[in-house]
Amino acid sequence: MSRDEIEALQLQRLKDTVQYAYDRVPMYTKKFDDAGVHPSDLKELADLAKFPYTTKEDLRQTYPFGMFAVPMEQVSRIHASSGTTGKATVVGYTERDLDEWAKMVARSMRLSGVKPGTIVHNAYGYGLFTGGQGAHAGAERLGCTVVPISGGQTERQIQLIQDFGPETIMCTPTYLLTIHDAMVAAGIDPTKTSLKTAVLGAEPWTAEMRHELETKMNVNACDIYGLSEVMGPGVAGESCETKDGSHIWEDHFRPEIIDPFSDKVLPDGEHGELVFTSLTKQALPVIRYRTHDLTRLLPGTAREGMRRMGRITGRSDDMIILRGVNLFPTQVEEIALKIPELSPHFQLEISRPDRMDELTVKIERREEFPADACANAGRELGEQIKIHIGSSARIEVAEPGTLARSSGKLRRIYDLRDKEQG
Ligand code: DLL
Repeated sequence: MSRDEIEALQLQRLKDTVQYAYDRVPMYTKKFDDAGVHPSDLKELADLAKFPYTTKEDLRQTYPFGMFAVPMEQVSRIHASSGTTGKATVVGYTERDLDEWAKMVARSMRLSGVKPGTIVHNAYGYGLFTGGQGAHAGAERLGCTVVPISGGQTERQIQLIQDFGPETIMCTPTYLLTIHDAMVAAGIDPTKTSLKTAVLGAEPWTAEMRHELETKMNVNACDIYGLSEVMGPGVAGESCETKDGSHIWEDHFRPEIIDPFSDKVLPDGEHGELVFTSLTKQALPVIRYRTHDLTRLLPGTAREGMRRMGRITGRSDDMIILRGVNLFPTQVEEIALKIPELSPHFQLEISRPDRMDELTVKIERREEFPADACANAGRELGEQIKIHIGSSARIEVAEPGTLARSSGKLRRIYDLRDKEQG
């Protein structure tokens, strides 16, 4: 489709979606009324800027199903992602939503060079996370044979890769690195496996990381992007021929880039926060959903008419993505406050001692507990973080009053001028 055809389709679908959301979801009715806009104000694509944004906070306030636009009998599947206070953000799909989602993942995979009739080793986590099941359905739709291994059990994964001979692996970039390292440790040459293609996403990764993985694993590594609130994996996918960023499936989503501070829409090519409006979703239509992902929109290359997104250079909120797991400082706080010896004064530090991100939690003990009584509390915090958030963290219990108060918890506001990472 040409750009003009895509935009004509977007306008039609946008009008329908905005009306649909206004009629069916009380949160949208109220938001639009409060902002003094009505679906009939949408006459051209630029009019979308008149409509209010939707945030994770809106989903949290209407937890769990308040933003669903269909009765529960029509919701076939639920997924969830972590929320700022530990309360999950719940998303739902009708049968048709699941169908469209599978088609978009299949389309992304095909663009990345995955061939029907081949075996796909799917190491994205299965469960409430959208990665496992999203990739699974897409691979089946493309006509592949899926190995639904999920994440973890690295030795077993390696065994199955050797036994089944998959051409494609789907997982986070850091997990592929873990698999690589475990292969080397087991005396297996990672460049000589059956794998030819890796479809990687769920966390930011750089051009350097692509180069490293492609060389070390002897694969073509392509990006796949998405987020649960908007759909899951497959909102955008990358071509294995151009490898120049993921193409957004603009027949289903209308992207915008905004300045996260002034909230103004920015022209293509400028860096800012990515915002999505869904165009075909039934269960959870989203109008101008703020992803907090910082990137820019570029003209399409491998797909005419569909724009690409640049690499994600960071996020405009507190969320940290640690080896594919999303976590908020408030989640750490919630857990720490349940341990009597520990104070609410802590800092999170992300470092990369050996290619993989590591989280260190520095937390002050409370005055009333002597230092030697706090070693166990630190261990307990590490265990609770592992159980509730799913990440390993190094814990350092600090003396009272020693951590800087001004910065408090780590706040990650990335510089919008961060240069493109390839
Ligand atoms: O991570 C969906 C997904 C699963 C995408 C598997 C790709 C593969 P959430 O858990 O809701 O959904 O996390 C969404 O992860 O806002 C980005 O910050 C980040 N993210 C996802 N894909 C990429 C990517 C899934 N390719 C959040 N590059 C998003 C950079 C990514 N960041």
